[in-house]
Amino acid sequence: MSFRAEDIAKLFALDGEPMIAVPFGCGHINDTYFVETSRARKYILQRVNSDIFNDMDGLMNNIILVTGHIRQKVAEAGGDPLRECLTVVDTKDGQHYVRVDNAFWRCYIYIDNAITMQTAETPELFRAAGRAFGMFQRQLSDFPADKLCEVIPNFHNTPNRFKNFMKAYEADAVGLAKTAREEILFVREHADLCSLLTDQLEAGILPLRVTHNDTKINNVMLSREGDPLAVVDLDTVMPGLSAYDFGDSIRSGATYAAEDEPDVAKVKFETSLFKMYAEGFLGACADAFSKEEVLSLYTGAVLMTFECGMRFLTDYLEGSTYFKIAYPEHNLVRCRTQFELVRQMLQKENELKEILLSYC
Ligand code: GN1
Ligand code: MG
Repeated sequence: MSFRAEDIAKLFALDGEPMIAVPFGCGHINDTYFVETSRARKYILQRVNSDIFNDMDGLMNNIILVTGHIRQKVAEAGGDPLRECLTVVDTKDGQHYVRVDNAFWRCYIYIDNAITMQTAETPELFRAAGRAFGMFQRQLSDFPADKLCEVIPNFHNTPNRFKNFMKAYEADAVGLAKTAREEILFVREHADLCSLLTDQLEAGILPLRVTHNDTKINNVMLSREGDPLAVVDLDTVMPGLSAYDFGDSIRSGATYAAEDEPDVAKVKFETSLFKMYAEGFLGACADAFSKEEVLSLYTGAVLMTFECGMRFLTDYLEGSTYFKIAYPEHNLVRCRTQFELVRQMLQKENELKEILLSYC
């Protein structure tokens, strides 16, 4: 039996009676609703994808700890914790989420009067997004990482993602490998990129930090004036590398093309946007970074884009069961834009590293 989002909203301790709950946002994983009540405050209600997030207690515990830490930092700096940090709203019986049949639902206070972007609308807004994620990194720099559970094990373990890709390709369960020959070849030809970050982590060259791990540009909220407000979509916050956070933003934001732009000729990597994001991100958090870590941000940009493309392709070859799709080839189209960006970033290696080196 399925429940209306309005009915689920009634289970949470909202200010006022929920009136409407409408689908909201463009996430590929969870179902999100915008809730208005009889009073002024608005809410975000989410049905969490339990096939992907199966430890809901661990996940919500991470979010409560991390938002608690950030809230304190915002308050200390004289900011407004309700606008500069996500706030979890408990259920009427004091739980952080509710299970209805096989679905998990949770609720946040909606941050009103804010901007979110699907792609960088202007270089200045992209710099503000960089600043938001850089500040997030900084706010969590003294958070004890061992308190967080690994919500999705091996999330940015690119060699492991490659293994999963090879399994999907070899099994060819839905017979689609023949429709993705060029893309499969691209992954195989670039397989040696996969271990660049994990090798540096294992060698102790890069430090493990608390990272967001899904720093897609639509996961940041800016004020109407274009200043950083809050980072959202905290489901994947866990120990990771700064290169993951920098890299995934570059993947999704250093181009004016959509992630699913069907015409690859329109996909152009914008060095000027990379530069702006670096300025925002590194300006907010680089003082603790070694030269190796600053340079690893370039590797992160290449690898997060390659990895994401490989994940789209793997999902396509497995019958598109992970990412939400609007049409059958959607994941194939998405992987093409990612690989095009990888190609261009590899060509611009020296230029991009040069930009980063100015922060060392
Ligand atoms: C998913 O949930 P959303 O849409 O912010 C995915 C990310 C991918 C992204 C690609 C938990 O993010 O890892 O980079 O799609 N999240 C998860 O657009 O797998
Ligand atoms: Mg999201």
